[in-house]
Amino acid sequence: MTPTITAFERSPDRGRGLARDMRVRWALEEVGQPYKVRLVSFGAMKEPAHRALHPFGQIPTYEEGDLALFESGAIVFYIAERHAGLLPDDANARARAIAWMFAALNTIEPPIVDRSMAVLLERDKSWHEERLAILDDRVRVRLGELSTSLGDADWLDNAFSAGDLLMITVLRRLGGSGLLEQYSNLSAYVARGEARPAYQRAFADQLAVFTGKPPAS
Ligand SMILES: N[C@@H](CCC(=O)N[C@@H](CS)C(=O)NCC(=O)O)C(=O)O
Repeated sequence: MTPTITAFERSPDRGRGLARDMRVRWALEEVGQPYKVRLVSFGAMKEPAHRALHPFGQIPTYEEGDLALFESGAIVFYIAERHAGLLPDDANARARAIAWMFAALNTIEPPIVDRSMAVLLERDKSWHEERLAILDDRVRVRLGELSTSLGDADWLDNAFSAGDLLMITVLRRLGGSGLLEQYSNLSAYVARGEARPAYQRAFADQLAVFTGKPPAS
């Protein structure tokens, strides 16, 4: 059965692939699973019909037969468990890849989202610059630790996994901040992820929603 995901009808990031449907699209492309996309407006996301799929009135959601899922991490994990290519077969390596999935969403993403929210919503406040410096430092602490852990490896734990997929989509949210560029191995890591054919297909598809043009084949 072909799954259906939801994405923004009008992408607030202007097609830069920062909305969280990008993670799900990328995961589906990595495993070669075709999917459909239902675009939702901001208004529709808050209506009961969408909240029946997503209690917090957000995207992405994932529907397949009787199953409806929300939370991008849970959706990527579901896809990774059912298809080869995103989690290693070895039990210990698989557990470590899952730990990286949680690290991406639970340790690295929160300070990055706090920073983006401050830039988006608090620019006009008299204390904005002072607060931004604090938030930048918090992000730098995590980036420094992640950079040390990655070292000169290609991926977080040997082979590319769902942990890398989530981590790279999280790190991409720093675009334009200048922070990622301070860690050359992390910049190269993100670029390595973006160069994957599955990433490129997913990116082109989400961009087409914004440009209104079908992706170039
Ligand atoms: N933790 C959730 C976050 C979902 C989320 O924040 N979605 C954003 C788009 S990336 C959204 O729908 N924002 C609109 C809103 O919250 O009203 C996940 O990873 O799926």
